[in-house]
Amino acid sequence: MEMFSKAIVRAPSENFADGLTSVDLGVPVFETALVQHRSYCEALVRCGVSLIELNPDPNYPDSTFVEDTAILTEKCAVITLPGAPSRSGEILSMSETLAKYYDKLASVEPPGMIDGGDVCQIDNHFLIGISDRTNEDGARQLSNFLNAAGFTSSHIDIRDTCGLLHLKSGISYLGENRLLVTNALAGPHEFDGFELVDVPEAEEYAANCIRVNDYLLFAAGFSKVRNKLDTLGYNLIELEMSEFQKMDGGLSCLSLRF
Ligand code: CIR
Repeated sequence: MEMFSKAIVRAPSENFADGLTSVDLGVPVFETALVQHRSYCEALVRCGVSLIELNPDPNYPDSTFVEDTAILTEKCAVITLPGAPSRSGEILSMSETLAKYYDKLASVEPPGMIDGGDVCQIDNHFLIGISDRTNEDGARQLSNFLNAAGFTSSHIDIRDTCGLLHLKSGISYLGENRLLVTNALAGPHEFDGFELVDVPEAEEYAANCIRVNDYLLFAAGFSKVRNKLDTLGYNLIELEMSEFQKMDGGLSCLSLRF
């Protein structure tokens, strides 16, 4: 599995609660979100990455979910075009930041749209979800960039997989040829050749976790999935994510690792 040395993060802004959400879990408490975000950053540092911390941006209440704005690999960087109109401007500051780390940035152009949350890297292969935020044109453009850099890719339509905002809301690559996947996603789709670790319906939110070097960052409060991962021998770092969950965000969305 790829080793990461850096991660881009952006703390939530005071108007974080004005962002988009499709869940009915109440209004997030800003101060608690900040504390949870700080713990998340500390966990990344513990994994051995150095942080690139962007300033909170109240012009974009969803901009703490930096993952949606770019796809970063060891060979190329692609600026996305987020599918929610209120988020499309988030790519400007991300492009400026990434220009410091990559010689060349590719960009998805209209009518393509794509959110990084729909892109799951599995070693040298990228699984791209077609969702309400990512259309076929955006997925095709991203595939072209990735293929030119030597990666393979495939597309998976999740629009009928009820309840998933993004592909990675329902699946995570754990390394070692293992996928953590919800029943709702694994049911209609084949993941041949992988060992599947299934996520029970009541713990769906736990399907979004991130492997960072020797650790697995994992949302606290989901004991069935936690026990499975523990038994498989992962070094788990459990993180409170309640305030981000209220805004439809998972662990992966809060950073761009590279
Ligand atoms: C949104 O709806 O765009 C944000 N409230 C949540 C984005 C979560 N991002 C992700 O899963 N990659």
